[in-house]
Amino acid sequence: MLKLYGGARSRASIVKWYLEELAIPYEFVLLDMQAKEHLKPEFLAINPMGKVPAIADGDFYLWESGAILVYLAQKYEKTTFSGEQLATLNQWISFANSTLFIGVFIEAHREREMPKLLTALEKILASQPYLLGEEFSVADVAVGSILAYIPLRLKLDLSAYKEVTNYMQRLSERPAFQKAMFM
Ligand SMILES: N[C@@H](CCC(=O)N[C@@H](CS)C(=O)NCC(=O)O)C(=O)O
Repeated sequence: MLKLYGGARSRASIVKWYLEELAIPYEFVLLDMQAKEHLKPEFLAINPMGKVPAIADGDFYLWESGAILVYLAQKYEKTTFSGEQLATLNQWISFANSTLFIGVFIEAHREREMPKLLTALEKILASQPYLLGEEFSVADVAVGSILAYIPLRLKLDLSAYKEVTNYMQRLSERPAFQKAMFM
């Protein structure tokens, strides 16, 4: 069975959310990060960087949440992705983990970047419920999880971004989100 390694309230929740959406069996291996279990040789053999999340799918090990999301989408989604579709998924996942994350959570960038990025998301979500259109996808897991951390970690007023806040609400109502996020 696929194993997901994570800590309490870590970025492993992003992968957990997607595994719950895919409804595939998995085992969650909770590392005690206070006790530095993620730096022990057993885990460093899985992720030499000593960070979570990481997965073990049989004897295949993978780390970096974005790479894991793409791997799971390709292996476990019912559709086969074209090169262009896969590139688009990668685009949104990279956007979430680099551009959006830095623009929101790195204070030195926030004032300049966040309004620009949230305004662009606002425009997209004004005409469609999800990032790729009518259907929920792994792109929503990647971007939605970064957005979901905003109210948890920062006291920011998002009331100017109605479409984005409605989108966050829509995502947070998903049973898979509720089983996984912030756990
Ligand atoms: N870009 C990585 C970030 C991984 C990361 O920094 N994880 C944190 C937990 S949320 C971690 O393992 N920190 C432990 C440490 O740095 O010692 C990803 O998205 O997987």
